[in-house]
This record gives sequence, structure tokens and C-alpha cells, in this order.
Amino acid sequence: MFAKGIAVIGLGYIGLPTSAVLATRGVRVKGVDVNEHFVEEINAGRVPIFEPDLDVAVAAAVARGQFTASTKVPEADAFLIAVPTPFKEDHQPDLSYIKAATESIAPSLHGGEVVILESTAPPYTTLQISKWLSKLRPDLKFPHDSEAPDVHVAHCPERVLPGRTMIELVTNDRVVGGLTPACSERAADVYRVFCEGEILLTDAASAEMAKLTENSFRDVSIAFANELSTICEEIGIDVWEVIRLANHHPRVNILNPGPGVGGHCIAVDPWFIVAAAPDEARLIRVAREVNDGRPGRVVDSIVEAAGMLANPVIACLGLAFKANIDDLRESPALAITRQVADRLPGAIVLAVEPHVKNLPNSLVDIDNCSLVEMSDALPKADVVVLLVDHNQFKSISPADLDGKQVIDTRGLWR
Ligand code: SAJ
Repeated sequence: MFAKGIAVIGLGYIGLPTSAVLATRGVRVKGVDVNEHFVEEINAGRVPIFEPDLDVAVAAAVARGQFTASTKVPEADAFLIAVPTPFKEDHQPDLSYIKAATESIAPSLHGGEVVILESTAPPYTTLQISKWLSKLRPDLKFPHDSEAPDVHVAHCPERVLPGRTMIELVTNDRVVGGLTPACSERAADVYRVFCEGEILLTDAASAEMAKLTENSFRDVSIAFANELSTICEEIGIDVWEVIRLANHHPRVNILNPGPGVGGHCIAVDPWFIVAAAPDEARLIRVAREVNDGRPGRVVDSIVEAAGMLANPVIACLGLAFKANIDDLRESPALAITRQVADRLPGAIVLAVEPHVKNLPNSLVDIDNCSLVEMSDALPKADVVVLLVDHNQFKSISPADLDGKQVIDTRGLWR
């Protein structure tokens, strides 16, 4: 099986770990990315992103010749598409990366291959891939219009938690939804190589909707915690104490309020459900709006805390979208830091992010913002804002914060 190897299109937070895990299990993996720098780094055995244990796995796979990267799509027995699915200005899904990946695969098909979409996508995107391919390759039969297709097509959404990717890739159950049962079976063979969890076979649209449902469920749950936080703040009650008490009920498990929901998944995927059924998806839309409203509230409270000070020094602790990772995509912490610097031009904003070496692009053009070490920021700060609960910030003691205005958006120091 997989004599020609498996091609993984998109070597980011999902494609790269998946490539490494497959290669570690003895499969020849051919990674493809449009980013030449990524390709060069990977071929040198280096990892351009941070994810625990990924560097060792990639370096070993490259050194053994099991994993190579290229900007060109090679021939392979299976093609995994792991590219971004952002949304456009109006929250409509942007399928351009998936379409481009599909088009790049088409010339390498001969018949006998399986094409698997791993990217999160709106319902019926997998069907669309089959249709796109059939337009590009009228010489081959595809599952949307043939009982015996030459090329199988399926969806197997990734479900790993950033920060635990290398573990969850192996241990999580996988949903595999083919355009036909045979497509599901062919795709499942890829995951049987490394997946120790259950492999659940279904149809493509159910798999697509299941993935969107998982992230929407989490978004709605976080929105509940965030709304509760706003209510408690308004009426002068400590939300953390309320949640601690309520969670002692055997059937209550409230999540943590925070400065907003970031990352490329939970802040994006629910909009695909809203786009698919705008009139029906009411709760899901409001949850998105509640979570998107959080950064603005935090900015207001920082501006208020900076109050009368002429040139306040504000330390913003954390820029990543959540704890103990370097990922800045859709990060509320990053947005808050930027907005504070914009709204308080007389302030000095000291950003502290132990996982990045340089000030992120979205902050470089701001004169009053710099990236500093925690030990530099704390003594100078008038206002300390905890935006991300990185492990490094747990060691900050009450003495370090003495005499300062403290805004702890994660409840880390309570
Ligand atoms: N957050 C809170 N309060 C919480 C939990 C999270 O404010 O109680 C915030 C985080 O700080 C972060 C955002 O939500 O900004 C999302 O973080 P997350 O840890 O909930 O999820 P992601 O985006 O890192 O990963 C999610 C996971 N989905 C689910 O747990 C249902 C993961 O399994 C998916 O594979 C991933 O999305 C994805 O790629 O879709």
C-alpha cells in the first residue's frame, strides 16, 4: 500500500505534523507548500512553526529520507489537502485555497488515487472538489457521477488541539466521510497507518457538518462563559467564584471567560454554518458576536485603568491566541494590544510574548509599542494586563504586581 507515497498539500499546523506522523510509521511522505521558505526549512530538517515534539519528528523523518518537501505536486497514491479555509469580509467561506490545491493535484492523477480534504470546510465542499477535478480531468471518472470512479474523494477533518497536536493526531478518533462508502474505506486506510483512536466512517457532508458542529459547540460554550462574565462584572459579582461553585453540580461544566476567542478554527468555523443557513443559525451567530465583542470590552477597561496618568506604561502579557503556543492567528490578545496603543498614543505599551522573537507585523508600525522581556516590563508598568495564561506568567507574584492596576482577563492570579 502507498508504494508511490502520500502527498500532503499545505505544510502548516496540520499538514506538517500529519506528514511527520505518517513518515514515522514508514510511509514515504511528499510534502507540498507554496511557501518556498517553508520547503527549504523542512528539507533542512527544521520546523518553521512551534508545536511540542514536532521538531524532533520532522528532523528524524527528513534525515531518514522518509519525508521531503517541494513546491510542486508529485505523483502519489493519496493526496491530503490541509490548506487554510478563511472567511471573506462578509463572513462567507473563502474556498480559494482548497480550489487551488485541488487544481494543483489534478495533473498528477492517473486513476487509483484517493484525494482527502482535511481542511475544515462548509457542507458539500468535498462534492465540489470531485466536480472541480472532473472538469480538469474529463479523461477520469469521479465519485459524484460514477459508481466505479477512477479516483476516490473523501473528507477527514482534522480535530487536533494546538499544543497537543502530536499526541492527539494519534489518539483522537477520526471521522472519515467519503462521497461513496468505497471512498470512505480508501481514505480510512490512510488513517489506519497511524491513528490509534476509532475511525468512524460516514458520508462526506455529515463529516463536514460534524467538524463545524464540534467547533461551534465550543464557541457557544465559551460565549456562555463570556456573557456570564459581563453580567457578573455589571452587577459586582466575581464570575470565577460563580463558575467554580456552579461547576460542582454534576451536570454543569462552564468553560472559562477570556479576552475573546482566537485561532483559525473556533473564531471562523461557526460562520460556515451561519452562511449555510443564515435564518436558522441564530444562537451560533449570537455566540460569535458575543465572543467577538470581548476584545473591545477589555480595551475599554484598560483605557479606564490608565485613567488620569499622562504617560502610562501598560504591560500586555501574551500575544498568542491561547496559552503555551506561538500561534498569533486571529489572536484577541494581539488585537487588544494594538487597539490600546492606538487609543492611548501617549502611553508606552510593552508587549511580552515569550514564544515570539520579534514584534508581530501588525504591531511593527506602532511607535509606542515594543516587545520586551517579562522582567523588563513588570517593574516599569503602571497597568499590567494578563491576556494569555502562558505558564511563564504563573510565576508572577502579588509582590511583583504591588501598587499596579491589574487586569487579569484569564483569572490566572485570582
Ligand atoms: N478559550 C476561552 N475559554 C475556554 C476555552 C478556550 O476563552 O474555556 C479561547 C482560547 O483562549 C482561544 C480560543 O478559545 O482563544 C480557542 O481555543 P481552544 O483551545 O478552545 O481551541 P483551538 O482553536 O485551539 O482548537 C479547536 C479544537 N476544537 C474543539 O475543542 C472542539 C480542536 O480540537 C480543533 O481541531 C481545532 O479547533 C481546529 O483546528 O478546528
